[in-house]
Amino acid sequence: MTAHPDATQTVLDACRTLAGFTTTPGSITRLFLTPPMHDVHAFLTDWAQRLGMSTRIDAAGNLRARWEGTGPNAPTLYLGSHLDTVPNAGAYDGILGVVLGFALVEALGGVRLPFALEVLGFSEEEGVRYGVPFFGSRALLGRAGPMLKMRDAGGQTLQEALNEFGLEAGALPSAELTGEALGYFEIHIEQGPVLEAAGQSVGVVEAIAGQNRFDLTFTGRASHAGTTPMPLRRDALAAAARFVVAAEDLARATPGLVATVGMMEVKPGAGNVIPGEVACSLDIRHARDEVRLAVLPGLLASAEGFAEERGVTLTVRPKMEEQATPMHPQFRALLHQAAADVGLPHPELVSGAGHDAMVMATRMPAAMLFVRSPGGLSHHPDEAVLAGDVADALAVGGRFLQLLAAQAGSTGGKHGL
Ligand code: HGY
Ligand code: MN
Ligand code: MN
Repeated sequence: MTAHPDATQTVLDACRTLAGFTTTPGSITRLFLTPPMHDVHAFLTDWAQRLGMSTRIDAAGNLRARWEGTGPNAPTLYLGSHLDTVPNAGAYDGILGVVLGFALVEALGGVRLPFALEVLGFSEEEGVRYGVPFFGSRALLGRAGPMLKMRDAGGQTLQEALNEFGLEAGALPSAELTGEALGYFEIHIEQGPVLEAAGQSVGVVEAIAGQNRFDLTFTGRASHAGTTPMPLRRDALAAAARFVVAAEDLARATPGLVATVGMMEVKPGAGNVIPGEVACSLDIRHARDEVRLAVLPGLLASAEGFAEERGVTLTVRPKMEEQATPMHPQFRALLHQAAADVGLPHPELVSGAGHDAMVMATRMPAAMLFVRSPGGLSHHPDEAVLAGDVADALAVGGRFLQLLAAQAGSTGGKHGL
């Protein structure tokens, strides 16, 4: 299979068009089940139908597009990534992997493989709207039900949001995977500095770091900034600020650990009022679970201490935990082989970012190919890709499918792994 010479341009053009589907004209913000998601679905459904694929939007809002295999009972290789973005995002996080999925089908030129290809555009991976990521991929595994009752900042439940979007929350089980899965393959921007520092265009993901996300609420007492003596204050922001610095200090002192307080809401939020309440997040990650789990209790205990010494109370709500997830050894080996076959270096690296592949890997062999992030930048409007690197990703992805097909063909289409 050879990607059409201007397949790279088709991919880049599609990403630019899709970047225009946003709730914030002039920047890219496309949260889970917001109106621009309808435009994304329409654009990709049209492309899929022009390729002769069957398409549907499942009950979780995932876009599903299938290119059947040679036999009626052929297993399915799932390709794809997520359609949602963070606020003020770049144009490639997630969506590039979905677009490349379609480009790889297009590059087949109508040829059927010994397995079906199903391109997945996950409806929700970032966890921005409901604070918990991976709703779309969890729905495929029948694990999204508990999230239906979660409420967004406006108080709308996920269930209500699905119905308002025109879906049927009650039909969520119909989104679950059926039939035999060969595996899951996701191409994604690296979102970090490693490939650029190595001067490489693509890399094979060894594992995805484990992570915890929490919501914390520091509750003190609002009072007059001018008349309240320091010893009588219960300053929620002073406690929270100590916590932010403690998280940074811990991560700086622990090799491979990252800790981030990315969201903070201060109430009542007036310059002459001592903050009575602060709600903030904590995102903490490490490639090795034992390191992350060893330092977490101490960090949360320090947050308790900063609160207590100021007469502030602290509530900690765990939002999610994902174990560090190794990618499938045979799929990794095939990806390395595919890169070598197309003449590319193929470094291996750990992903600090979470991905739907973490969820899919709990059910089937999963692999990821990273594409260089110029400047190591992501979750930022200047997020970029280089055209040559996209061409390399297409070449490796195409060769990966060929190697899988050869293997599946030799094992009668069963798990050749
Ligand atoms: O936050 C992450 O790890 C990814 O961008 N969802
Ligand atoms: Mn992201
Ligand atoms: Mn992503």
